[in-house]
Amino acid sequence: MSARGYQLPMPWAVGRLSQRQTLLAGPAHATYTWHMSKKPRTDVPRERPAKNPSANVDLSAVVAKVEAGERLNLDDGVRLFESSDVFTVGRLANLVRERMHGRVTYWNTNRHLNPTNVCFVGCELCAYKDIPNAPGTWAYSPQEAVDVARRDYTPDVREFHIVGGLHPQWKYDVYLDILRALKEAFPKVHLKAFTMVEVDWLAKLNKKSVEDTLDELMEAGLDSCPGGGAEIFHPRARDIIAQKKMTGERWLEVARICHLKGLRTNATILYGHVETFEERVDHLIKLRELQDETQGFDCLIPLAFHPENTPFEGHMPATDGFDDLKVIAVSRLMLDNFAHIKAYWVMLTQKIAQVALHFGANDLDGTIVDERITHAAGGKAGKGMTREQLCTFISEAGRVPVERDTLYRPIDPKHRELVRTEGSWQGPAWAGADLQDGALA
Ligand code: V47
Repeated sequence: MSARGYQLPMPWAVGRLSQRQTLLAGPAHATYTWHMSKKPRTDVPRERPAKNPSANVDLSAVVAKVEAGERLNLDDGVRLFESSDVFTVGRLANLVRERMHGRVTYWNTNRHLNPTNVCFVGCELCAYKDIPNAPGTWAYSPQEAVDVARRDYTPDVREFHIVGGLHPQWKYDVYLDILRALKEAFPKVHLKAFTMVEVDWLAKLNKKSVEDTLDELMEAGLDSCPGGGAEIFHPRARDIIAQKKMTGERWLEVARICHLKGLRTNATILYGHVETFEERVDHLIKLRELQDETQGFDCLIPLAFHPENTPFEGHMPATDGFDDLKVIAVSRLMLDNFAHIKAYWVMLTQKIAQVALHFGANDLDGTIVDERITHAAGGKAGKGMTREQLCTFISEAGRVPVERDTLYRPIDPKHRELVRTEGSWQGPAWAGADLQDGALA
């Protein structure tokens, strides 16, 4: 599509910029630097560490803890990753999943909307472009965002999942106007928009605190936030895959602020790049600690790294099914205070996502229709699934499909009783409350 994008007072002379130049368009206190292109650094490893899972890892103590409902620690998590006994790891995760949710498997009718794929941060992990107007880039005006949303809209759509790059030329108002325009055009659709990275950047653009900025975004239509941008918190690995991105501590701090504002958010872990088992478990424990404090996360989405069109291409293949299932399972086991683990079929492929429903996952995300982030990095799963395909896919795995809204309220009131009786998880705020918010009139 030929999107002209938002008009700005300052035209950019891309050709005249030096290789790496302080971002002039940002506010005075912005610390990001401008990258003309993602030149791979040569001083860092680009290879995935060998995993070498072993049959000799003794899991008996971990098994006893999980069966007794005890919390796992860092050593337990690492041990689970080190083991090649995928059956035991999967059985334990499934035990926890069925305790909480029985056979219930959530999905939703959503659409992904990426207002721009131009991003000045230049994270090594990402296949987004960093030069405005370069071939293959887009930058929608608020009206164009509405037009794109309308193109794939059907009356059963309940969520727009909105994530974009940090466009070097966009002012704060662009983001506000996109929310306002979408809310006005689709008042009943939940806007799950902007990762913690975007929220933090918007506060900088707005020259106000994250708290005040969130008030304005919520006023404009923001309903909750997706979980992207967390990547891997540990500074060693984060520095290799996302050197210029906000730190892990800051991501957690912004999530804490959202939660204190009453804004629900999701969380992610990006795996299958240069991270170690310890760094994965460290990430999960940091999320668990924040969740203990705020109870503000709905769901964890493990994201399988896709190296194509990134500096890691040629250094490592896409993740394998064994590791994909282990990450889902260990996430379920470590995150005893997270209600939901999502098998994001776009990144896992449908086949692995289906098996993941027996390895700890109880949610599949949704219909999506036009996924772009994973596909830019070589994703091979389809870009969308129909409602019927999702239900069949879940039923054929021996699970019970429950369509939900973003906040995990079942759409069909009959499913409320099912959720209550299938497992210990008794629902979010909807329990006992009117479902009118979740169900479209
Ligand atoms: O923030 C970027 C990741 C995220 C690559 O909250 C990559 O419900 C793999 O966060 N390989 C966006 N991953 C996706 C995301 C998400 C998806 C579905 C549901 C939800 C939710 C959130 O994708 C980015 C980044 O962490 N990403 N590049 C890549 N090459």
